Amino acid sequence: MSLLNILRYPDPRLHKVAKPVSLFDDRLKKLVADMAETMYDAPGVGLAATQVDVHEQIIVIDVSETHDHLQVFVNPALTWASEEKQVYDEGCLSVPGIYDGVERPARVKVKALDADGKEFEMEADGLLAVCIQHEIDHLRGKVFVEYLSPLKRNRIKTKLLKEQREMQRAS
Ligand code: K2U
Ligand code: ZN
Repeated sequence: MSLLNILRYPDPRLHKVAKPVSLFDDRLKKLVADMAETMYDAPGVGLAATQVDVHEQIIVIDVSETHDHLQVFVNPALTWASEEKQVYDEGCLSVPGIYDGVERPARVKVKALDADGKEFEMEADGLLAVCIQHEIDHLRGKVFVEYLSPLKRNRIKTKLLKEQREMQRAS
């Protein structure tokens, strides 16, 4: 397995819309394994293929305490969302060091395919619900800072671009 490079905001490739997966082959399985390794190494509890510059509808998530319950969502679609909302202090592996409150539906239902192409549907609440919505946003080309005010978003963009320039100078 391999560690994949995670794109950093404001990289424009984070705004590409992912295409549906149609071939459930060994390439897909290796990509899922590499995404999972990259997520656990970060560490994070979710990762979308968009973040590793693969523009296909693939998400990996593991919100378990023991980090041994990987969930794979291929071509995911939200089929229901509660009226009830929750605000969660979100972070993002593509926006390092930034955390801010985002309001989302507290419970969702999601239909997807697993890595073998088998369809499933599930309901989620809590951190899993937040993560599923956060990752599906990534597949739609949306980063969580887009829910923040333009002032906050511009400050984040300036800060991360400065950090990226400093890292390039240091390397
Ligand atoms: O998409 C990503 O960058 C992965 C996020 C998923 C996530 C975002 C917001 C809320 C929950 C999950 C990373 O896992 S961010 C790091 C993190 C780690 C533990 C809990 C929350 C966020
Ligand atoms: Zn993210």
